Amino acid sequence: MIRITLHEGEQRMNNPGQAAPGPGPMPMHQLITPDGQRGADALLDEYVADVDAEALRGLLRDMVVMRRIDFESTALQRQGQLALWPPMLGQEAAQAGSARALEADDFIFPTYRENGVAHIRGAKMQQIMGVWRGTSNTGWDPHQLNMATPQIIIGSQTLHATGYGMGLVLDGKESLAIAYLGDGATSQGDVHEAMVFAASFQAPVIFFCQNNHWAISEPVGLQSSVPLAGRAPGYGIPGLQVDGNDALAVLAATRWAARRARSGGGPSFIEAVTYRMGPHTTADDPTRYRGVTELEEWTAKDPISRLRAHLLAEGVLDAGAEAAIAAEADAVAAELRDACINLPDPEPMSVFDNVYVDDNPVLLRQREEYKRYLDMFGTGPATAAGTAAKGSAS
Ligand SMILES: Cc1ncc(C[n+]2csc(CCOP(=O)(O)OP(=O)(O)O)c2C)c(N)n1
Repeated sequence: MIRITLHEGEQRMNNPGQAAPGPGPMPMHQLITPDGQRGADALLDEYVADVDAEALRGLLRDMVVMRRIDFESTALQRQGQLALWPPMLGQEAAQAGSARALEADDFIFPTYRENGVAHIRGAKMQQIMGVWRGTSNTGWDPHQLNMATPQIIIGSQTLHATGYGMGLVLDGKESLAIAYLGDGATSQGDVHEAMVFAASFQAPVIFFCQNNHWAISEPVGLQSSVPLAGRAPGYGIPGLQVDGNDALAVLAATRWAARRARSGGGPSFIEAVTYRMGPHTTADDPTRYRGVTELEEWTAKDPISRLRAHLLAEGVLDAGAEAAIAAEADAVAAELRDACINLPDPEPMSVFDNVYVDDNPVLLRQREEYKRYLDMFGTGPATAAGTAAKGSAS
């Protein structure tokens, strides 16, 4: 069933009376305060009415495991085992809360930073690490996980999500697409186009923006003089600002957007306000552009300490449960290290595989040039099995 026709979309665009109000002061939705107190939120409460102590412990587990993945990967990069790693330190609640709100048939379009989401989605450590070790161009089969591989080109995944969402409408499917993006990406033209098309065609898309306050060395204040969520109504998309270090609130906010998408309500924009506690990537040194007081301020809002404090205050987290979570995190880290170190080195010539379905003259020429270059080292035939199967220019 098609949810909306182009004609209706045109009508909505021509009727500013239906548009959402412009940006003003925005309420930041929160369910658990930084010191672990459960507050109330008129919009979000109903979306997490079913979340019991076990589900909350599950969110804690997700975040502790993510942090362990992060520490282990950063260590592996420092030991020369990974080429690069983009830490998610501090953003665990935004990733866990959003990922846990999704159904298996929803399609995720991530950036490079959503490695925690990939873990929750079921990606194997070997699939996650290959890209960062530089042994493979992509990680997993997107159709197996309903998750695209990491997108490095800032913002372009939002276009993919909108296109996918428009396809869902045409196919009469009830699922949705979610695009993860950073605060910096909101300045990118691709994101503008993605939001225009999503609004015009009422595509079931969640734009999930993690405002981690920095786009490498550029502060969010330079990207926008209004809250990022406040930009969305200008496109005819409701924008919601949520405390991105509050896993429960993020879960609720994403469920709110998911319900809108599945019921024909169209796109939503969520700004999860969080903080990148680590460097942009392991190639970055944040001490060159930001002060320590900022980090101290955000350490007090740490997403893991917050949920842990809440569970302890509620009396639903004992030493045994904490030990079990820690043991699970250790096991995941051991698996990660083992998977990473044992990733097979690819044949150099295989870099040309999967560029195009069919060969073309430019690719053939480059392949030949690279083959000649490798042959200079005299290490034997440089043609990989995959490349040989496709044929060679010689
Ligand atoms: C189109 C494009 N322009 C520039 C870059 C270089 N670049 C890589 S990450 C980054 C900053 C992105 O910041 P943000 O969107 O806030 O995401 P974050 O890294 O903070 O998660 C930039 C400019 C790129 N990868 N793609």
